[in-house]
Amino acid sequence: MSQKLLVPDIGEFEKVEVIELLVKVGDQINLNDPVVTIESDKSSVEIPSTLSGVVESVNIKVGDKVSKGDLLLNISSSKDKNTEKLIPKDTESIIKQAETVLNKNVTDKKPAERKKETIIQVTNENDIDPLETKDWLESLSAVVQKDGNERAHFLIKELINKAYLEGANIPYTQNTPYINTIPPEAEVKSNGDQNIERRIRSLIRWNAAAMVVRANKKFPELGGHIGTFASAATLYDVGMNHFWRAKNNKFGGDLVYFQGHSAPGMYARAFLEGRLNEKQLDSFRQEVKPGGLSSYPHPWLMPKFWQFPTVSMGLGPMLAIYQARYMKYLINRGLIKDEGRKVWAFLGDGEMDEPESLGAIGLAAREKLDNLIFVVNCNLQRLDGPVRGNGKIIQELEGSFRGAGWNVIKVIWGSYWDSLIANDKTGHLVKIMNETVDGEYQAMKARNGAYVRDKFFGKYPETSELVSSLSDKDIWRLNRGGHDPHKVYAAYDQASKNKGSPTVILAKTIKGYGMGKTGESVNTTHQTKKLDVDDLLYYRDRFDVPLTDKQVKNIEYFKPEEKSPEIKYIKERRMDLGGFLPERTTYSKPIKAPAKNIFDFMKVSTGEKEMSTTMALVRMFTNLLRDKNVSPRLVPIIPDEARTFGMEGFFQKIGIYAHEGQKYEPEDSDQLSSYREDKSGQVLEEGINEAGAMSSWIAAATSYTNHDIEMIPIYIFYSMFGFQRIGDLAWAAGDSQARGFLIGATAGRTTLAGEGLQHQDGHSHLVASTIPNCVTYDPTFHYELAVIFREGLRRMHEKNENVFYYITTMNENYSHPEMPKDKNCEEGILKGMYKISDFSRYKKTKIQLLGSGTILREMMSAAKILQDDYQIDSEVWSVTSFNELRKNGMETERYNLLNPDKEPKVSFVEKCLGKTEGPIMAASDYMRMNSDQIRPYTNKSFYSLGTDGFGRSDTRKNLRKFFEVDKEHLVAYGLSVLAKEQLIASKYAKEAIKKYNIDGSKPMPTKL
Ligand SMILES: Cc1ncc(C[n+]2csc(CCOP(=O)(O)OP(=O)(O)O)c2C)c(N)n1
Ligand SMILES: [Mg+2]
Repeated sequence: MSQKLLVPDIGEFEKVEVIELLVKVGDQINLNDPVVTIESDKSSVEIPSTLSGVVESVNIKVGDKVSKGDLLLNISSSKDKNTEKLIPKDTESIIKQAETVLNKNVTDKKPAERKKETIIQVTNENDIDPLETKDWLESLSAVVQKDGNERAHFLIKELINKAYLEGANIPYTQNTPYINTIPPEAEVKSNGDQNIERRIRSLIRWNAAAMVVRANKKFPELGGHIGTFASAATLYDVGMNHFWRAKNNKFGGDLVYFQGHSAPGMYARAFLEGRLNEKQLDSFRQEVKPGGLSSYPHPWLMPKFWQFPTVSMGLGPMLAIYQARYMKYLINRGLIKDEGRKVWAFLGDGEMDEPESLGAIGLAAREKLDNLIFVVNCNLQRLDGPVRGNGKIIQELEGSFRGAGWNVIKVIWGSYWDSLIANDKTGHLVKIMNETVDGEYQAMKARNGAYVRDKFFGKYPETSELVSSLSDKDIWRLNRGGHDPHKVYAAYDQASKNKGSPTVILAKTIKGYGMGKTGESVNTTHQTKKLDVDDLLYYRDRFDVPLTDKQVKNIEYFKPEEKSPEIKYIKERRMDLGGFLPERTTYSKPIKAPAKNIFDFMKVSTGEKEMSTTMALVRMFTNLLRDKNVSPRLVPIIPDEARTFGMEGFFQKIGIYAHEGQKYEPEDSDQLSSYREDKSGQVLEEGINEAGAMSSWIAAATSYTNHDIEMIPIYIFYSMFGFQRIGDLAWAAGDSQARGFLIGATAGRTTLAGEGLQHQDGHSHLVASTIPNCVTYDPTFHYELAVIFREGLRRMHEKNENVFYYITTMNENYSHPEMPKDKNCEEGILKGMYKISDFSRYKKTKIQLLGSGTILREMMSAAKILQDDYQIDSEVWSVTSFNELRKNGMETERYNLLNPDKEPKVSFVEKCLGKTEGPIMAASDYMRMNSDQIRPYTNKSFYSLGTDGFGRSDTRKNLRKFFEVDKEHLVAYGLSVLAKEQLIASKYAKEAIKKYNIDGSKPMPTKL
């Protein structure tokens, strides 16, 4: 049966141009196969077939303008559009997988085991009827025992709802009492050998402290930290011995984000494991010579060891969240197996003050990231002093995380407290625990048992009585949860098994644990990097490190024999868990290259047709999506700007990733670019969240090492909200050896007209240039973009070079010429400049004109005016990257200075310009510093123009006039430059300034 395929609803657009025909008569097409590409003045989109069958006739041709309802094809169809869509194979397996997870997810309804009498009745002065309170509490206990926690929780929720409906709008607190979340009877016990683990931990503690002290003894300027790892040693050791599985040929590996300045602890363990030697420990923080150990986790400096740069506080939490989300994305897209891998992140309690640390916790809960575990080491101190002297950081964080929907496990008290808490029949102990602020908790640990008896237990007669049979020493031994391996094990066990939400473990510890008077729980702990002999002897004794006094004085490392039980144990534990951690390896295969000429369609002229480089990029993207090897590896990342960049066509075509699929029919469901969310969707639509989008990009850009699959992330953003906004993440991307594309769209201070000061970017290239492995380009024409992008794919994803690309695209529509035939053009585009036109009619006076971005077009117009009106010849150069030219210039100059006796090398700038005639004038839509970068690498006179100053809203024409980069200013400045160089008389310049109404007394735009 013959059927008609019509133009579907394309939203507000009418008479949209057909730019590609993707089928011909006789072709067999299937449902959803793209048949034509249409393009408005802003975006291009493919129209998919709603029928399957053989094409009988094609009723349109390239160049036609079509609107909704126009006939595209006649198809002799086998199935009509109502035919139910078949579920693709991998979607089917994803659904199956999800169903199994859901089944497993059914909460354990078993009634809670009967507890010993442990109702914690927190006494409360405001209680007007304690007997009634007791009745209610007993009823609740009965429910817990008979029907379990879930039922009890349900009833409480119903009571709260009822109270709300009755008008009692009193907020329900997100906090629980200041005790452990897991009661002792519910603790899962470790089957590890606790004695041996303690011995190992003590050695790690010692060696970690020794390496810092030794380094600083040698070179006091090196710095380092002892107190942080001292507080976190147990938290790390339990994970290392029992939970964190390494990557190997059978398993993808858990991903652990180690707290940056606890790095010495990781090195000390690696030393016992035989992965690092004494010499290496002795080169801690001396990284210039190869083999030194980096101060903090830096994959760039230790690429076989560290996976994640975490030391800039707040980045770790965000990166870990987006890493966990990305892992689910890869699973849901069928690109990796679901092996139950986890992402663990170790964070400081002070670090949680960073807005970034808590900024993405909502997403983690919303996306049900039960593969994510945060461990916050709550040692109550940061660098200067208490994190919350007047409050309680654990309670505050509990409220924030519970409010966001996380599973919160508090590990506050160690096992020595269990019996005290169990005997706290009146609830006064918990009352003191609740009332005591962190400043007091810290002060107590800086003192002694007698002080704790007096200041803490002494608050109420009931609590004094509770500890009356304990000596001061016993009281001093009452430990904190984070130093108790049993409590930590139980928490990790529960966190690993939690389903449906991310978990945060809030572990209370002591900063500088074991460091004695000078280092334990005192405000200066953070910066202690030297320990005197007494402190060292104390530390040795505190942890029973088998070193003689002399060895202690020499600050010797201690490593037991290879055959000792400790070394055997430590290795066995890691072998059981699949290998060592941290370790950075890469087994991904390069992506099969797309055809070398995949973007050649962009090397021809667009003729009359005007388009922006952003549109050209979308066209390239569409083409890549047709390549079956490349397409699945693309990760488009957009922070709520798809429509700004004309990319809404991708919503339907490849779907927006949504872990729960789409639970609603979108309002625009009839339209071609309808908003489509899908469990296996490809686009990461991050909302208005540049930091999150960048974190996603980093996860995808390091997929080759963390997931052993090469991906091509392309993050497109308003260029002003890129490097400027997330500069620190971009720096971390460099450290992480990210590979992928960052696209700064709507770029250029005067090209993005109308938006204004906070939108108009005139410096992102300069910020990008600060990152050594970031390759940047500011192309003008579509063929330049094509050459640059193709080369980026080759370098990063075929040759696996550890660089990343920053390319700016613009939203100004203009026609694009054909790529020059010159065989060196491509090389020039990639190296940063090539000659685009030569005006040589008069052969008298010449000037070299350099332009980039759309200012190149102003320069080309200026060149023509200079020739036509002033008989000045010129050569016009398209500068695709001042940054790349500068890199080459620096290298060349350095070589020449270091090799004075050798034939000097010539920089690329000099190769291009050295033998040319006349001075150089360069301009871009960025600050003058952009073009100034190449000034030292040519011997010729050089003048820079640019857009220094705050942007503002206006038309492009007015903005370019204001910043003096429009063609008229360029002509006037060009003549002035020639006058200054005494190549023409100054009157020509003066006349031009007058002719173009240029006000010579106008202040510099930076002052306006
Ligand atoms: C973004 C950023 N700002 C400041 C620092 C400097 N700094 C390093 S550690 C530290 C204190 C950390 O306190 P906390 O997070 O509580 O960790 P702890 O050492 O107590 O475990 C500071 C301010 C940093 N590394 N990163
Ligand atoms: Mg801290």
